[in-house]
Amino acid sequence: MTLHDGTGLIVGAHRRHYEVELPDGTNMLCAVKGRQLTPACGDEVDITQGADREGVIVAIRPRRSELSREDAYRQKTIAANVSVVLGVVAVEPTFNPELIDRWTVASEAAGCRFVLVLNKMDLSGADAVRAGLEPYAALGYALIALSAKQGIDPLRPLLANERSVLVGQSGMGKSTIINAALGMLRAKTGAISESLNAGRHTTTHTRLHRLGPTAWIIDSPGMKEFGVHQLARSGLEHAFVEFRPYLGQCKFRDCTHDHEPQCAIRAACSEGKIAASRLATYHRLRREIKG
Ligand SMILES: Nc1nc2c(ncn2[C@@H]2O[C@H](COP(=O)(O)OP(=O)(O)OP(=O)(O)O)[C@@H](O)[C@H]2O)c(=O)[nH]1
Ligand SMILES: [Mg+2]
Ligand SMILES: [Zn+2]
Repeated sequence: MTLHDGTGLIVGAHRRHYEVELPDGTNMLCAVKGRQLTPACGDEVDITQGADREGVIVAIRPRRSELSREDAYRQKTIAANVSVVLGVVAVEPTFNPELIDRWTVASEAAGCRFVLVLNKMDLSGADAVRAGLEPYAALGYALIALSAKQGIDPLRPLLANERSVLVGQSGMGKSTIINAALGMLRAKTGAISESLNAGRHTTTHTRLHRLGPTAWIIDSPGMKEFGVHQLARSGLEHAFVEFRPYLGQCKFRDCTHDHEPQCAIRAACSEGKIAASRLATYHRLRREIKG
């Protein structure tokens, strides 16, 4: 095949090589030109033919959004150009609830819709876990409870025409959800998609799966931590949706919503309008973020 200069979509990210979907639907392994270019799954890229006839990524098109996690040591873009972030937790194994706050904050900052998925509803204790997540639904985030092993029908309308990414700790069922999402498409097209090995192996690389002409979904490896250093301190309070009606109403313009008198956020918290756990997460994240 001769490659003409053109554009492509990053569907697989490995160490220094990327799998790129070309406009004709075929995939090609490409190298990157230069060390500064760090594409992520979902990126639209310009490619050209390099030496050895291999594809070379020469530029990343401007991103419409960028979901990243950043701690004190490194920054990682999980996915580019996504419209929906699906945070996946399960009835088992136990999950870290603070991660959910971190995902909501990162999604808000990235301008993406956040959806909370509770998987493995077939296991005992499911209803209690679901009840514990209701506060997120009260914040306005869709809460979808399902059993991916039995199907993902409740999730389908949220994936249609969207570019989504799954995040969550290992073992929650992200790859199982992807398999279920692809199931129908695979059956319909009869195409044999590359084996996902989902449900049997832990995911090691981020990968984009096409669901339709305008819809795709990205599977990511399990993550125990989710740093939000990419946010500026000044933007953090806006990323807590329920804080927004009260921002600007504190006595001090630079109120940290911690110890200051006449703090509108703390007042809302004592009235039960802001959950104490969310305010506690806010303070923890604020201490974490330096600038
Ligand atoms: N009981 C039950 N088990 C499920 C369900 N969905 C997934 N599992 C199981 O949970 C385990 C982990 O599923 P995966 O899809 O590999 O989880 P993952 O989130 O992709 O994990 P990583 O790739 O390590 O991040 C597997 O043994 C699945 O079979 C479900 O709805 N019910
Ligand atoms: Mg997986
Ligand atoms: Zn305040």
